[in-house]
Amino acid sequence: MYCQQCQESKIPACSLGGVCGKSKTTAAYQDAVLYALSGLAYRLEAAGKTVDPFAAEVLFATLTNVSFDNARFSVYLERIIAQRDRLPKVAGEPAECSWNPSSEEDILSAKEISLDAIENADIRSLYSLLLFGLKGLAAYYSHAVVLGKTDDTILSFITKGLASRSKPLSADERTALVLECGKVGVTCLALLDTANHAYGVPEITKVNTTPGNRPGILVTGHDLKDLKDLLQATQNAGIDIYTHGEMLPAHAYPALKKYPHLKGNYGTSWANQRAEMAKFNGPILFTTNCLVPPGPEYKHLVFTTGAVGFPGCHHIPDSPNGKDFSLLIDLARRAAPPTDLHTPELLTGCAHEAVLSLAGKVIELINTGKIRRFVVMAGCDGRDPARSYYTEFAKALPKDTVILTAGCAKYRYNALDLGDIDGIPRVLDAGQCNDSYSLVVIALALADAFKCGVNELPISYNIAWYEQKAVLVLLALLSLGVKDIMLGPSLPTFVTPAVLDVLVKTFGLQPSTTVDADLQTLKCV
Ligand code: FS2
Ligand code: SF4
Repeated sequence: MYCQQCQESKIPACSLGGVCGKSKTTAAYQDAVLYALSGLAYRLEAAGKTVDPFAAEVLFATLTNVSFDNARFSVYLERIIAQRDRLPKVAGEPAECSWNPSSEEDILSAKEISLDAIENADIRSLYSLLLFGLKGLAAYYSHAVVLGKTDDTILSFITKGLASRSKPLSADERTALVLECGKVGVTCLALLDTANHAYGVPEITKVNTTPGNRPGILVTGHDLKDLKDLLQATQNAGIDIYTHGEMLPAHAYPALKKYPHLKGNYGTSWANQRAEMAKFNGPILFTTNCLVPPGPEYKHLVFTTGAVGFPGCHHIPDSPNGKDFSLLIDLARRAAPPTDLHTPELLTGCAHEAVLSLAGKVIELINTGKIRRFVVMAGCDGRDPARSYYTEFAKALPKDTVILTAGCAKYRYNALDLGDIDGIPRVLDAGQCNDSYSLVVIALALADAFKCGVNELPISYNIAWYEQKAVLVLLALLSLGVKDIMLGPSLPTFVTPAVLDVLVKTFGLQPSTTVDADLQTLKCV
């Protein structure tokens, strides 16, 4: 096993099992589907075709904390190989185009499917950066597809990227692919932004965090459609629906907040789920990442859907007639109400429309010096104790600064009550990591208003990463020309010194260090 894809990767890689709970066998299945997908993409590209949304779902399933289900990976693998083998052979095609394991032993013993089979460390690093970006791209694309939005140019790039695995490309050509991934990422995030408008324009919303006295279902992950369908299926059922983690921003959408039994948010980020979910008492639906292997106190209450899977947990499959939530609802009816975690009310829904509707006031506050700087603190939360840095950084920011955020990193500071500047909240939460595009729209609108480039604005970037959606968001920001992004709490282990050197010299990428030093570096004090 050789996995380096997330911020928790051991150095140089998780090898005996993942910090995330991924086993060697699951890691091998993930390597196998990725290797086979590259073979499929190679033949499709040669035939002038592209992968379909199924390939995006498979990539999504290999993201950190999505699927631990070897049986489903085995089904994926068979389907990829069957698809590939229906395509004509290509003269000189690489080995992934004909790899055909006949047993789990074959998969476990196949050295060539692992990324560390790519001998040149810098080429491996560049392909890893591309592949992890592609995973984020595929995840965001899958979210858009669920809501009926598609774009063949995204599938075309996923095909090109996957097909590049064994091609004799130079480091420069591979760097260009990585940057192209960021560019396509912007297109995809914009597509998802449009797709999410199926539920209306997000409104700035205060979210209740005190549970009621009825039993509840906890919904986590990012899939707004699953939440909407569940809200519809539980009307007048005597139960309440709560959000967890990345589902918090759902409360801002008019078509979701209209349901009175969308009761509130329960708990904080994915990283705290084992402690928080054990107290929820009712069933929990995981719609997408991030799933931590559940503890015995609540494993029997965990349901998965979409690409998410965990052995021994009930999976709700897609169905042409809509997903069947009846088991989940039956279990909820017999549950005790959630235990109060005594967390404060939270604010969300500060997406681009809501913030730009206040643009006149924001510009006036900038011109009068009442807002001196914005700090984009978007990205991920995680288990690493070093992430308390983000709480301390937020606390230490001067009162004339405003945090722009999206993603689950906000749970490090969204309960701090950092106040407001003449009515503008000092923490503007645009939504999920899926809504990172909102931050781009806000920055571009400010650049337009001040007639300057995006790097001349009073905006600094202190981004926290954990998994591969964050890799894609980072590449998207780089492709937009954003410079001097600070990244933490540690740099990716899959980036070699030579690749890092390119990122530093071209984009000014810098690692976070200490709160005091970084406040200076980011011109916050
Ligand atoms: Fe949290 Fe980071 Fe959203 Fe993940 S913002 S860990 O990418 O998908 O959540
Ligand atoms: Fe390790 Fe992260 Fe890979 Fe899990 S996803 S095995 S924690 S590098």
